[in-house]
Amino acid sequence: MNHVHSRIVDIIGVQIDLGASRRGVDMGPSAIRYADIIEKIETLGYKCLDKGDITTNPLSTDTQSLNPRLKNIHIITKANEELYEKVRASLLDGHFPLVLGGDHSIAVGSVLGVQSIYKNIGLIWIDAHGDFNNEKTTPSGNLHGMSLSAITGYGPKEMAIFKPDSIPFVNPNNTVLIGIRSIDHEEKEMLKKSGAHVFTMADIDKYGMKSVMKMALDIASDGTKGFHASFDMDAITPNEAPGVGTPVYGGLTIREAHLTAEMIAESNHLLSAEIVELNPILDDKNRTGELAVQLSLSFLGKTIY
Ligand SMILES: [Mn+2]
Repeated sequence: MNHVHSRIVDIIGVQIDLGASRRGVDMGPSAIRYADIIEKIETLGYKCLDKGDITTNPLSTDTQSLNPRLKNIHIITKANEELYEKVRASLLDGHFPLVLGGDHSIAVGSVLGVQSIYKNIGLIWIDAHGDFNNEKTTPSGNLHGMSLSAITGYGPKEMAIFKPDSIPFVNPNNTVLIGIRSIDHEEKEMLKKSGAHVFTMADIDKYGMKSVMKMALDIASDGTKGFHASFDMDAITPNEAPGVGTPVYGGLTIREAHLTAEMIAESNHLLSAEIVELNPILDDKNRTGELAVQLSLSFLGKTIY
């Protein structure tokens, strides 16, 4: 079974926005399907199976009853457990799971699913933010800012309560963040301590995306069975990708984003991927949704020529 070269892609959507303050990213999977992701993936020669969406009740929030520093933890963890099972099932079928979010809290479900099959994996996290807070450092209580820390053993253990046995799920030494330009003070201290590798926008300016990606691929592949790519649409500069909940100016150009995905595809070590934080309400005629589809195609090996 070789998932990296699987010719069957499973689309797994997650309709959840309860990990963020701004509502609307639960509609991300619909917008990406509206932009014909299935048909376009099939033009690359894959078979593409739509596994439907994991849904949550958008009216039910558990903020009042629970810890305001871990907002909606029960609902999010339940969705993540479901996602974990779906990602596992996809890999066990020998398919390639492509997860569509949803806010970035869902990365816990995707990554734990992949990790449970391959044990030793790397992680490439493309994002404007660090997503490395925990219940003590969080300024907002929003879980989409704590998923990477939860995966690498620095975040809230409650987020992974359905699989508490192998923390950290990914070794921070095999974890790479790319595109970072907004990070809280304590979050930064914790991230530095963790040993995860951070390539900020300033690093991309200095070294260029090609060198950054070469380093990133080496780090995520070093001693691992391959890696998961988690792409937050807010990594791209908001002039080009306006449909995101937490925009930060000065991000990746469209070509830098594509180069990231293309070099990841060329590496032949990509085990699974996800695209998150697309907010169709804030988008301009689904332009960011279309871009999410184009990036998915690059992750799957589409080249210009
Ligand atoms: Mn994120």
